[in-house]
Amino acid sequence: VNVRQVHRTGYHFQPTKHWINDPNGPMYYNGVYHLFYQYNPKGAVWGNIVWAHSVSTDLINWKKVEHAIYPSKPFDQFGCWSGSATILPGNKPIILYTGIIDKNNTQVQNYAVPANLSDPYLREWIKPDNNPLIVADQSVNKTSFRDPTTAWLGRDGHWRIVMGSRRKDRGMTHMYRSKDFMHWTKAGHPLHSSAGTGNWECPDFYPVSISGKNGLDTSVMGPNVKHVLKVSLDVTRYEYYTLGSYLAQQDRYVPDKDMVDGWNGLRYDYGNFYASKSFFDPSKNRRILWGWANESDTTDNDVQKNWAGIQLIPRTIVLDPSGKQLLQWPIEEVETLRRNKVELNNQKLAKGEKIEIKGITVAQADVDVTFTFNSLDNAEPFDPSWDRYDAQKLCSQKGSTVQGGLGPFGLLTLASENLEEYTPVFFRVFKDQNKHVVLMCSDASRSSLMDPKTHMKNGNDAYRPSFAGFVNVDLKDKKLSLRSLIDNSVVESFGAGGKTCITSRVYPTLAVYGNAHLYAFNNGTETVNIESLNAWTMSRPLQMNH
Ligand code: DQQ
Repeated sequence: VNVRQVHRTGYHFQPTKHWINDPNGPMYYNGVYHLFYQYNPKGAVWGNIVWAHSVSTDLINWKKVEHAIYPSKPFDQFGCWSGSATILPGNKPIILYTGIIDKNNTQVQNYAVPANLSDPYLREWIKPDNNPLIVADQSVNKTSFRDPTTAWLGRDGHWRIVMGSRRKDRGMTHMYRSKDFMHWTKAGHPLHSSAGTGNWECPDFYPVSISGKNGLDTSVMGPNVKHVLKVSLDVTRYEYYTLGSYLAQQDRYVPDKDMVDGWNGLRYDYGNFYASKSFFDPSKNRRILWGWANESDTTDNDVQKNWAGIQLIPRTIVLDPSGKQLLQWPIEEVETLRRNKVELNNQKLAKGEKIEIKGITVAQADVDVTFTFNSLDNAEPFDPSWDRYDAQKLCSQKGSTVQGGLGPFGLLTLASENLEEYTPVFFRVFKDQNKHVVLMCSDASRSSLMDPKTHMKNGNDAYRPSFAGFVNVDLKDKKLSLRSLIDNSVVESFGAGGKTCITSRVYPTLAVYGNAHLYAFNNGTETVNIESLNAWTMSRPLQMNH
């Protein structure tokens, strides 16, 4: 085995080599899914950014085609940064992206269109001469003015887009309107802004249905929808969203009353997940979310293995029935990769017990488990002095081995034979005044024997955080479910049907390929029951960007 390649993923999207970051302009057009992404054609670190392009008919098998957009004109010669696709009336796709025009990082918004609409893969893109379409005026910070969204059409027949930006420390989304998609005028106010949150990158703004599970086209408005505004916070490198109302009259987005803007708000993912973008898939009436996971290994290792960054498994997004958060779930197509099913049913786990799940290739697996318990009485009290917004701190103090009352219980993924290495994904339940608080962790702190001191990332220790989030779940039925997609150096976990999601990148040295083990465990005094556990080896897609 080439030691540099043991951490390559088997079924996640990644090109054969070099650096990737943000997913760009995802769309479905005439039977084909398109994924563009930020790519460095020259190496495994960020730089020389172009839009690489891959196509698929099933979101699983991907064919790499020519780079769609790359620096070539004065309006993008220092970089082709993130952006989005919109399908215009008459079934005509158009891309908006950010061009870097000078060494000072000045940002403008450009467009590109397919050279030949009858090419099923839309291989060639043209950047017409009337670019750039939008240049920052005096009121805009021109080095923080990027990542145009998919456009939506207002009732007045005018298109709208927003770009991520800031004014000093106030994060905001500047809004522009256009009748013909070519001439854009800045709105007098941002769609939304929030003090003290710093720069907003990669905004995403879209409706979700209040009444059903179907996804909606980006322009849908009205009484049956809520809107989602997601931003990537430059400062924390996490993605936050609020649910709210799009007031069409005032052309403003207003978060619901109990929503929090900024870093105490809801996150798409409490781990390594950034610069995501969603799109509406009309072939299955769903909204799909693509997110990027950076490496957490050292830059030296990235350069040695000659690749960095993966796209995570696309997720469908729906509104939770509570109306207070979103639910995310891996697209159903990923289930076509499942092989060799193993299952466990009604298996008790007393305090300190663990059961090995055998019969699958754990390094590349899909595991779906439902735990039940008889009582909540043993849940430990939630100490009022704990920071309610800092789940990660709580997880790092009360890891998987610290005995609790109800939990910690869950999975030990990517475990070496003698547990020198493991990445636990687990729950721990606390009792608060009149409700329960459920903590979910994905703890990378014991994931690798590589010495974090000698494997420095950008001068710091290798990054092995105890990622965690709270799960807003009603425990009346005394059940908690967990699904983890494991793929060599990534563990993507979905708690309680996708209420809380956490992605970790990990770099085991022993728990690789056939030497990785998987356990279900319980370190709480309350016995938990594995009501059902289904696990599969995940096969490689036949085609992945070769
Ligand atoms: N990555 C792009 C920017 C965006 C950032 C540059 C987010 O357009 O703001 O590669 O990761």
